[in-house]
Amino acid sequence: MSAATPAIRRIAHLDMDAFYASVELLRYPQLKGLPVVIGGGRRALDDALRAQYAELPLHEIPVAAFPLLKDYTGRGVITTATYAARQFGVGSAMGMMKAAKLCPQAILLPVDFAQYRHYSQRFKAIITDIAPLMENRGVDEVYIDFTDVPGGQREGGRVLARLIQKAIFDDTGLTCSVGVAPNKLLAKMASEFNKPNGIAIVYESDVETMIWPLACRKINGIGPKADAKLKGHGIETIGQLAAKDLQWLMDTFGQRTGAWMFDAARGRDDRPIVLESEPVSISRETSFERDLHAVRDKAELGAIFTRLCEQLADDLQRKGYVGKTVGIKLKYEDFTAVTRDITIAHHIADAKEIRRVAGLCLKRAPLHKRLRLLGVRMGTLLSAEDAQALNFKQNGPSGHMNTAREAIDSGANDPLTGQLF
Ligand code: DCP
Ligand code: MG
Repeated sequence: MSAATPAIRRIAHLDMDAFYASVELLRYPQLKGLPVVIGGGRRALDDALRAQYAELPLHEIPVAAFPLLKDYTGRGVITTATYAARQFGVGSAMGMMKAAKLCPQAILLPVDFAQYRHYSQRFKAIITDIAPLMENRGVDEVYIDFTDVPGGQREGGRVLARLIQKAIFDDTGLTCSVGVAPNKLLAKMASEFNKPNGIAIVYESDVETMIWPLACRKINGIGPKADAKLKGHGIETIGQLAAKDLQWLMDTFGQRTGAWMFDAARGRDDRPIVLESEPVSISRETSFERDLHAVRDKAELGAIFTRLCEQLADDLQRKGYVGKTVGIKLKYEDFTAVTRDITIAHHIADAKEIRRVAGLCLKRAPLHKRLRLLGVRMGTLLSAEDAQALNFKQNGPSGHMNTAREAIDSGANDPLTGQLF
């Protein structure tokens, strides 16, 4: 491509192959090539297996010792299956007892979401090192804007896709599949074309040959209901959908959906890549039904305060953050407001620790007027994973974050709010 040629929009969709199962195979490589399904929580027999072979590294646990799908009873569903298991017709969302009929000999492993999240963050970090414009779509898939990345235009994006696949594999041992196309809609379809460990390139001019023969359901956004309705009108493929005129689609599916289907069938989609902005702080607040006084309504206020801290801790843990600046916000009966915050030495996300630091903040705020609102905030955020790495580096493997508690315990008891806050 000469320098004068303007770059054409190239969007990639990258989706990890059999993601949960592939992550499990990293610790149990002896199961490679075998039918393995992932589903349900950790059971007593999973713990027993680990205990029985506690002396051995995980990769030396004999294959014959693993639990089998045929012995499972319960209502759990499969989250994913290795490609070897998929050959028997088992896959995501299938009940495990039903799957056992199709593939009784499959090995059954429990879901370990923390582990999948760890690898999710890792493969995404590798991608953004190479191609910074990335949109997170969930634990195992992302969109990436290839347009202006070096190599992103070569062979329609194939060269960059290959580079990213290799970088992810070299770092994690995991494989993924990539589709590169003029937009998100087509890229998402393309990433499935050559799964696993595949790449597919789609140009605008390929829509007729590559996209039109596919079932309408392959369009991300056409769910089972819309699909049934389309079938009711004799429309099975995207090509048949493309043959319908705009007015008919709008009359049948409503103006918005009809117009969207009209474009989608032609492979048109101009949605931008949405970059995630890291939150600066995470907070929870609540207004009271009636104004509360710090002394006279101490118990009620204390309970609300504790609840807010628990909700904040939940939010932090769910989003994968820790923080070291705890702040409070108070709004008084006369609508004036104050904030107070304290920064401690280490990052925390635990409700009790947040509650203690927030309690210290509260002691620094005027409490003679009645309150109409209370809020708790966590700032100076760090991803939980980075914090763990930092703590490990600073304190070694058994390093513990004591400082918050020590700082708090040394605080003198205030006669007004002492016991409660
Ligand atoms: N998942 C789930 N429940 C489902 C579907 C998926 O819990 N009904 C989880 C398990 C998958 C992960 O999400 O490993 C990613 O979903 P995918 O649809 O991308 O499936 P896989 O990555 O497992 O397989 P593929 O190679 O087809 O992408
Ligand atoms: Mg996947």
